[in-house]
Amino acid sequence: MTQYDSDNIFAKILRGEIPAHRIYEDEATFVFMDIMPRADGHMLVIPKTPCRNMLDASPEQLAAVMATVQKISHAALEAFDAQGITLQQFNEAAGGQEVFHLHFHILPRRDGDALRPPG
Ligand code: D5M
Repeated sequence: MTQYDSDNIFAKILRGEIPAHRIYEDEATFVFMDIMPRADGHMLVIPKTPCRNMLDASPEQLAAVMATVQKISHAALEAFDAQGITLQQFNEAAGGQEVFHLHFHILPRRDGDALRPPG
């Protein structure tokens, strides 16, 4: 497994070195808007501690992140007038991961909609 690189963009957001549209945080997790949204209300949930992706996450990191994913998903249904939630999560470049700090995409969905293409 490749090492965690503390120069990744999300580590810089956590350190306050680059800005983010903050939505929520608790002692273990941080939530912010995705800069390239594929749905209205597209958010990212990350652990505050170093973690490359799901493959090297501890049970505690996964539990904390998933608890926040569930909490924010409930809020997103109301806040973004959505009827459903799509979760996405990518691991390593071959799996589609571009930023190497564990993150879950929360994508609020409306009846009959389609996700916008990346970018
Ligand atoms: O894709 C990484 C995701 O992270 C992608 O949806 C864009 C988003 N991104 C990249 N830089 C930023 C900043 N600075 N703020 C907010 N969102 C960002 P993945 O394939 O899941 O690794």
